[in-house]
Amino acid sequence: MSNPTSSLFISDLHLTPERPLPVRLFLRFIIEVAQNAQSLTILGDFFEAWVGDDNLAEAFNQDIASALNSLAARGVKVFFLPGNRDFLVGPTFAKAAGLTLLPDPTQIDLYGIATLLAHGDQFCTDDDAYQAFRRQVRDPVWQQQFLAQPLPQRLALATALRERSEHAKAGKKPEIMDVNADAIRSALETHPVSRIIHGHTHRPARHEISVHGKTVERWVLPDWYESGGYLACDERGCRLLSFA
Ligand SMILES: [Mn+2]
Repeated sequence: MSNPTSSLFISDLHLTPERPLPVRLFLRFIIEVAQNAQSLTILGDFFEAWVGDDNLAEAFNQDIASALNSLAARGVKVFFLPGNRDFLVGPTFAKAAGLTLLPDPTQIDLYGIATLLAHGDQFCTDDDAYQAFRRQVRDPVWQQQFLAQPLPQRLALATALRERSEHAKAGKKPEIMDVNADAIRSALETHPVSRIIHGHTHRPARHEISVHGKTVERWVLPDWYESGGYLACDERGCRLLSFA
């Protein structure tokens, strides 16, 4: 499905030159689907890693930025809410890609429905080790020190952090890496919305919860490891669709 009145949401593509399939899928998705939409919102972990906007000089990153910019040129609004892999995406990349950066979380009005957009990792509060890591890398001082290092060093550190994360994940129970129901409820106290859209857990689904007698739907976006997928919303509601 794609029509000029739908808003599309994607996340967790983990784009890297080392994994050509999601890259090819995404470039096709731009032409076959996203070009015909009203907007495309990326909810984080679009890149496998982003070590700073100065890495935009790399051809791969240039190509991805150009692909996104082709949407802007056709009048498709593009938004980017960073995830735990690409939280260092900044204004230089945003300009090159013709997109608007969004803070995490962001509340929007989506066809009259108050909707909360988030990457989703902030809801995984059962994973103490991960939350400690998250606090560290989201600390402005840590980020400043990281960005002050030469690019090759940052790339090496990003690889080391990814390897450490993969190793840690292998030893964790799956339920620990899913969202915590209380964290969702707590977010809904701050943002009393009727719909949440997020990624991060790679567990695409539509969940329903009842908060103060009100039904809230929670959409979880798919990853793009084996095939792609997206959420398409319009005035009739949202649908999870696959793209292969
Ligand atoms: Mn993530």
